Amino acid sequence: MTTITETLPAAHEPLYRGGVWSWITTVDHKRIGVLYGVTAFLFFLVGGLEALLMRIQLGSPENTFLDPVTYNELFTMHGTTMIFLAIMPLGAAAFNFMVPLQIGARDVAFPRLNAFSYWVFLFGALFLNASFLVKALGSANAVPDAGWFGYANLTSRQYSPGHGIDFWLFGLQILGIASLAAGFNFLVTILNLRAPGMSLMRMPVFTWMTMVVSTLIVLAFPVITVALFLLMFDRFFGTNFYIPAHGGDPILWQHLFWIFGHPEVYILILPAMGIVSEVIPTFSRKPLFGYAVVVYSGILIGVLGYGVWAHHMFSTGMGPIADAVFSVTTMLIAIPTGVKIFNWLATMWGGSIRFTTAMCFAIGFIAMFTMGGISGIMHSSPPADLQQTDTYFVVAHLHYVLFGGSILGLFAGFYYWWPKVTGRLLSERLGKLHFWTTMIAFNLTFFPQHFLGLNGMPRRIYTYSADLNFGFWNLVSTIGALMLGASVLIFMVNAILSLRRGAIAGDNPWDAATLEWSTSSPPPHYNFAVIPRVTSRLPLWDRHHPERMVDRPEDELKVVVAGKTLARTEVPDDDGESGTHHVPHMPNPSKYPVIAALGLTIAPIGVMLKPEHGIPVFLAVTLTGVLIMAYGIYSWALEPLEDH
Ligand code: HAS
Ligand code: CU
Repeated sequence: MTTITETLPAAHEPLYRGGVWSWITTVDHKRIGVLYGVTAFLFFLVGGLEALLMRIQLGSPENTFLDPVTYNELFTMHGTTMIFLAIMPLGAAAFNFMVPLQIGARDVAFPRLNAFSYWVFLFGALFLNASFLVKALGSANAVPDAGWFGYANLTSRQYSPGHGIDFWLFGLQILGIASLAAGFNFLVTILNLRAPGMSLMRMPVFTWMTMVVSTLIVLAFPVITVALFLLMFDRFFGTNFYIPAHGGDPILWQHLFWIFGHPEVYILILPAMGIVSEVIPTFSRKPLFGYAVVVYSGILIGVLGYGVWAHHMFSTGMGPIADAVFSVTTMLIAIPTGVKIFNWLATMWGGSIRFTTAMCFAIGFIAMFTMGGISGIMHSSPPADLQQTDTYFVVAHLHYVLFGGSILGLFAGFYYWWPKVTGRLLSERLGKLHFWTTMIAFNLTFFPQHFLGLNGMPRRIYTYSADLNFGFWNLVSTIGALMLGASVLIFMVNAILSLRRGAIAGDNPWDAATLEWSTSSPPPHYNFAVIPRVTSRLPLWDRHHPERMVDRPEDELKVVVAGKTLARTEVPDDDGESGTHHVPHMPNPSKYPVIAALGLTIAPIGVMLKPEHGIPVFLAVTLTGVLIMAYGIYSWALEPLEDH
């Protein structure tokens, strides 16, 4: 049996070679991207398993496969897992691996902060899921069960006495720190490390969407951090922010949560929109139609996303003025989103399309996401929403945008970039099989939920009586969900076979235009031996397909050497300035990010122990965590980044 390392060219070996310690201490953005991707995929499987258990329970009326308590735990953990442990970190995997390559950089701006972000994410994810272990050890109410949006005052000590909500609240705090670290890192990276000639309006759209998402993270996560701190004080230190009996206000939680929560849904969709904006031009053999408009509408979605949060709260009785305002702002979002849809369609129009698996997923994304978007617009009308809210209609909406949108987009990215990451091609036949089974199973699972919702089936019920006639469509939905599980297995088989004996990909198997395809697959540690000099949005087509690049005044960059203006195909890569003709310096590995992340995760355990074990135990454990974290951060600050 051949292994990858034997058959890949020698220059590529070092990237993934090395023992466990080399992975724990790595600060290479590509390895961190792989770690993010693998971890997030494992949690995607966990979240999927939780979903299947729920679907089996709902497959027939008055089923007793699950008890109501377990059911509540499963929908809470399923939503939390898919959003925070699967889709967001799958996006982070793509940011990590691709953004430095796309902008012609050697790494992110803060490589050790990047490693810290991954380890905090992993520990936060394990922390959240440790609740299952604590339950297995016999503790009651140990698993979070108040829904992914944790409405007050279901989360108060009075109504949630066990550790379940604690796991949820501290888990999200830890994960939020990981997201913030990544958000700042990518903003600085994109603003500062672009190759010479790459102006903002020459960046690939995926990099642009990374920048928008990072901005959303940096502005939205502090709000949920505050909300969770108030909840922590309510649960542990006797305050009453959300407790109406003592003058608090549970609606305050809803406002804080959704001011974060709505931007969060755009954090989940914009990376996928970035991916399709790369895949569609490549496989249509045409530059993206209306690049600038796609970028601006992405920014506009990000901005408008802050003005719509209360559309999740129409049923709280905010009054006609607030209802009207939030309804209109919500409807406005259809405009920039629709603009993007039409730009993607216009890119395909008249192109010579190659229906690769990546392209199929991108087209599937457009179709399914549009359906989800349109049911979103239906919720934006308060009287309609009063009928739809808390029913399966909303469940159908959120899955059309999150699975039909985010996940299909991420799959498109997976098939597109896998050869760059591994150096090998996936099987197109298995890929197509994966695509079609996914599309059929997805629609079988979620389309009927529109009918169930409109017929009045509430969300978050563990069973229903037979005379409500919900049985048939629920059964269809369950069959679809099981098929969807099977389709993921096809995908996994494809990935494993490719790693073992996939065809060698070469640098640019798709004949794509952006810089990540100009280096080897997988890239060397330092990405580029010589930093490229960029003369247009589509640097590789510039050189190899000038015919695709006609009529693009925005791409003019004059490079004059020895008094002679060079044609695009003659522009040399960067030299001199960045002194890149010798082997570049790369940051050293470091063990301190993982140590700091560990301390950060230990600290909240002390707080959780306070109610049963008193203040000394609380202080001892929390301070231990804080000290470990401080040790990690100080040592990391004092450790030299590179050898000289
Ligand atoms: Fe949403 C609930 C409204 C996009 C995710 N959304 C959720 C929940 C999630 C979620 C997870 O207004 C449930 C949260 C929970 O647990 O309770 N959503 C919208 C609107 C959009 C939208 C207007 N959602 C997303 C995206 C998500 C996401 C993206 C994640 C990836 N959503 C809502 C509302 C609720 C809601 C209410 C609360 C419901 C309730 O009661 O709980 C927009 O961004 C969608 C824009 C996209 C399109 C399609 C393409 C546009 C074209 C242009 C022409 C179309 C026009 C519209 C002019 C619109 C092609 C014509 C209108 C017709 C009706 C035909
Ligand atoms: Cu929303």
